[in-house]
Amino acid sequence: ASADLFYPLNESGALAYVARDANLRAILGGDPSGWEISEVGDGNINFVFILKGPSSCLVLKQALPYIRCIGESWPLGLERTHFEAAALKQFARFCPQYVPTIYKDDRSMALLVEGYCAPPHVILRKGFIKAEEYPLLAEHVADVLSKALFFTSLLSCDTSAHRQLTAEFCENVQMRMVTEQVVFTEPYVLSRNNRWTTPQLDNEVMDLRKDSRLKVAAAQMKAKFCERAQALIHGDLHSGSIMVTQTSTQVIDAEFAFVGPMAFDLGCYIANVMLSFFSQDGLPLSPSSSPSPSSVSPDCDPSSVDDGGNALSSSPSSRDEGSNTEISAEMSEVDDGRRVSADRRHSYKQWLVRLIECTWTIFAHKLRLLWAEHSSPSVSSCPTEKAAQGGGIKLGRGGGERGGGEGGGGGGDAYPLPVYCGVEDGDTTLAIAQDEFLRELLEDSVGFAGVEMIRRIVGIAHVEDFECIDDVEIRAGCELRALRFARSNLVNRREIPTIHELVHRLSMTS
Ligand code: ADP
Ligand code: SR1
Ligand code: MG
Ligand code: MG
Ligand code: MG
Repeated sequence: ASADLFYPLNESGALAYVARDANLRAILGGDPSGWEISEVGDGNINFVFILKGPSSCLVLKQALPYIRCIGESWPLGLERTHFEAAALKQFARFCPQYVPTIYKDDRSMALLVEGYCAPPHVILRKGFIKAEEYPLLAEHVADVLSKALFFTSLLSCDTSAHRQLTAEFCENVQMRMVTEQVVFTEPYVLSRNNRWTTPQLDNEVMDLRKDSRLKVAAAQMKAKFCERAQALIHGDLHSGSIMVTQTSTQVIDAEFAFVGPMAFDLGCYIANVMLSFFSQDGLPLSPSSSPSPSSVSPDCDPSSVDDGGNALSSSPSSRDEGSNTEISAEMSEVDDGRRVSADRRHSYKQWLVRLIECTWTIFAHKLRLLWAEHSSPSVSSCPTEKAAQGGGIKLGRGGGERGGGEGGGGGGDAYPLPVYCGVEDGDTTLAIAQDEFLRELLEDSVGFAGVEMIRRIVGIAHVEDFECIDDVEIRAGCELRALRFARSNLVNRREIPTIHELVHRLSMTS
């Protein structure tokens, strides 16, 4: 953004800005004097305004030259809204149903304007805290991740297009540096930014900083984060970056996007589900009520969800409404929907375990299918076809290894078809390639999940799941169990060969 043209918006400024844009004005409808606007930003970094007009609503997100939750003492460049808009536009090519539409990317004002995720959409983390179930969440997250990661990786792109994408997002360097600092480095050293529940966690934090194997593992994950240009990743895919209803899933807040390791998105998502799992034991309870019906679906057959079926079928009512007849006046006053029965909290933990298992299982299944489909010479053999119609990003002739026509066929340049899908190979070589790929992806996802969990407990940016537990002893107990689980996984990630092993270990913690 040019410093000359940039100015920070307040509510009236944001309204006037939108009113000056004919397209945006038409989307909201009516006269600007009748529009409503409010600043709703509850994230760590930016300012977010919601504008309501008679026809629809819009979201305007503006970056100021510092990190919002810290203040001007932590300056941050103004490029991030552009990269957020650019990433969401890329994801929209493959799965528009899972991202808000970008209507404006104004680099000089460091702002974007995007579609509004209307109520009943809520931030997933808030739904987790209320023990809300989302029956299509696993299917949706698996869908968006498999498509976004596949179509922006060398599994489907040619090398030239992939390098171009990598170069474009390489400029989002300041955001990567934030992650390098707050996720991978600070939690393992003395830093004024760090905080934890003290004194309860003091010994654990001291121990963590002396744990050589842990620090080596964290450094190995950091090196992968910095070195691996694998696919266009969201870069901050925690449960505060996903908005949900029972039927819809929307990925927002892609300002950390860059071409990095696929496992970082998967690990970040899994970590935040696991943080919710550990927080459930400390979150507010309503008086005990009759046991909730088990809401956990018996299995997670990926083939049953390709048509949008329920991966995680819900109980008839995932809430305990009406079952608590003796809630005191005092309790009901503070009840904002977060109080659920102990039984419900218990069954919700099982639902979260299944969510992790199903998301991974469906993701892996979809990735294999995409890879196999696009490894057929009959698919995506035209280098100029549109990515969303069946292939990744391609530049065409003069591009990657296939640019001059040699090799031919579909697929990406990492696994050229003649090598991996030749007639003499049958399905064998591709199957081995897929098995190896997914094994490494899981190992790295477990590693990234470990560092994400650790930093959310001892680093600068904590999560509401734990922060809203008022009783400090109870909160510390939950955090300690999460921290020890994360440490063990990070160090032992190579001994967790399947998602079933990971969720088994998680289940064994309670
Ligand atoms: P930050 O980068 O500061 O974390 P976010 O993009 O996460 O900002 O937005 C902050 C909050 O604004 C979100 O938690 C959500 O409540 C709201 N918000 C952001 N984008 C949308 C949207 N498209 N629709 C509805 N609410 C949104
Ligand atoms: C100062 S770090 C703030 C954190 O919030 C963002 O959402 C990212 O997770 C980042 O690490
Ligand atoms: Mg956010
Ligand atoms: Mg959309
Ligand atoms: Mg953000």
